[in-house]
Amino acid sequence: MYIRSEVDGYVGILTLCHTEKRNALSRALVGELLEAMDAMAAARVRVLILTAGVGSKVWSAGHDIHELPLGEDPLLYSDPLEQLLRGVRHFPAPVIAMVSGSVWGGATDLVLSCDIAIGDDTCSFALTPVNLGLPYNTAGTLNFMRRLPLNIAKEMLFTARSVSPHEAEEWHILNHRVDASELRAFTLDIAHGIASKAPLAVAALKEQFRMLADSAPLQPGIFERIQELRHRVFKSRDYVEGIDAFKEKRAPVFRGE
Ligand code: KFV
Repeated sequence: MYIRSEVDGYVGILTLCHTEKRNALSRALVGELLEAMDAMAAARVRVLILTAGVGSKVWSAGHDIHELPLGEDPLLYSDPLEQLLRGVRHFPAPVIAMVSGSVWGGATDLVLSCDIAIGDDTCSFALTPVNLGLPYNTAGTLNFMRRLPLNIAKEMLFTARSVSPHEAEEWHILNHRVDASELRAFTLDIAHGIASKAPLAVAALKEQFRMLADSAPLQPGIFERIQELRHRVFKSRDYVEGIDAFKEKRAPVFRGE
């Protein structure tokens, strides 16, 4: 069991608890999480909190690197991470990311896809595809552009550096940064505040934000060009090297080919 589920009044709390694998977003973990989210939606919670628990060292290590396919598109529409990101965006009530510990790659996309993010002084965020030689997909790149100032998104993606809690607050990755001892109570307070408001109005607002943010049409030519750029990357030797290096627990040597 990778997910712990609890309900506090109208607030649902889902806790990632596969600490052994640092909550990597494997097919199995994501499958459980999506089922738990469906159960929360059926129970008509008015706010959902996504957490790895206060004091977790790693909130999530991101996409399960062992499940990234080689030589083909690693982030297809049906990929578990993509399913999870859509599940959060379409969840019929606000989703709050409550973050202790480090957040990596696709898990940072997950936090940025939540409606509100609250972290403590141990949290950090990295966007890491360039560590693996992996081409990020169009949906994710657009999400970063909508959610972050362009220069911040570019710095995070070009450097893959872990952003400190202070920077995360300054850069609006977080709505609030609080002391670890207050994280749960602070987050629950916001969640219960939202849950006391008219749920149909809140849900309609969330859906309006999502649809309006997604409403800019993408010209087919642009999409095809992006796919061609990404194809060159996932067919490269560097992508194989990035994945091999992770598995062999060493630094990658990239050759640009
Ligand atoms: N996928 C699969 N297994 C992972 C994993 C991941 N992302 N991260 C950690 N593990 C496994 C790791 O292989 C090891 O298994 C166990 O979790 C503990 O990891 O069978 P093993 O060898 O016991 P350690 O020993 O590395 O833990 P620790 O020293 O505490 O370091 C934690 C952390 C998170 C700093 C380190 O595991 C790490 O750097 N993980 C990779 C983080 C990362 O680059 N994530 C991005 C994944 S790619 C992604 O999300 C996307 C979409 N993207 O574009 O980049």
